[in-house]
Amino acid sequence: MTELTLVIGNKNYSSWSLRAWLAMKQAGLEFAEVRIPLDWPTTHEEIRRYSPSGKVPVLIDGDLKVWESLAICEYVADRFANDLWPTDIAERAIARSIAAEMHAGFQNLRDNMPMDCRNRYPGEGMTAGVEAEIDRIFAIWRECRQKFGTGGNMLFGKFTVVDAMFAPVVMRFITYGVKLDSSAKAYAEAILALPAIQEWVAAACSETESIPHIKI
Ligand SMILES: N[C@@H](CCC(=O)N[C@@H](CS)C(=O)NCC(=O)O)C(=O)O
Repeated sequence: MTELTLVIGNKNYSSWSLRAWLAMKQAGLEFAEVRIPLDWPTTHEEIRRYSPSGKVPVLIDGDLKVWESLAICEYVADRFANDLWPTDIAERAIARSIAAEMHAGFQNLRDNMPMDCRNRYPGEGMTAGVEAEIDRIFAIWRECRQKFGTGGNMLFGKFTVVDAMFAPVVMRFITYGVKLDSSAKAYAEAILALPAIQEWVAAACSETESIPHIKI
C-alpha cells in the first residue's frame, strides 16, 4: 500500500492544514507529514515542489496529488472513510453546504483573527464585520446541534468534515477570547477535547517559528 503524505504549514498558524490533517486523523489514517514553515524566503519554492496551487495542504497518495483542504476531506471520505459525512442524504447536503460556506467565506474573521494556537490576544481583532460572521457561526452551530447533533457532541452528532472545517475557528475564538454563548461553549469544549486537536496544539506549542501579522 502506498504511503499517504500530507504536506502542511506551521501547526501554530496553518488553519487550512489543520482542517485536512484533522479529517485524516479522525478517519484513523496513518500518514507521513511534510511540514513547510510559512513566510520564509524559501516557502513558496518548497511548497511548489509538492503542490500545483502553491498552497498547503496537499495530500499525496502515490501518483495522485489532491490540494484544497475541502477537496482533501472529500477524497479522504470517498476513499477511506465514508462516515466523514452524515449518512442521511438531506443532512449530507446541509453538511456540504456548511463546509463550503466555511471554505469560501468568513473573510473578516480570517483577516482579523488569524489562527495562532499557542498565543492569547483577548479582545483583539473584533470589528463589525467579524461580529456579524461570528453571529452567523453561532447560528450554524446552534442549529446543527439542535437538529442533527443528538448522536454525539459534534455538529452532526458524530465527527464529520464540517467539524474539521470549524476546528480552526474554535482555535481562533480561544486565542482572541471571543465570548461564547452556552451552546458555542459546549461545542468548542468538545472540539478542544479531541485527542487529535490536543496533539496538534502540543505540536504547535513546540514550534519555534514566529510570524507576526500573518493573515491565513
Ligand atoms: N483554499 C485553500 C487555502 C490554502 C492556503 O491559503 N494555504 C496557506 C497556508 S494556511 C498557504 O499555503 N500559504 C502559503 C503561501 O501563500 O505562500 C485550501 O482550502 O486549502
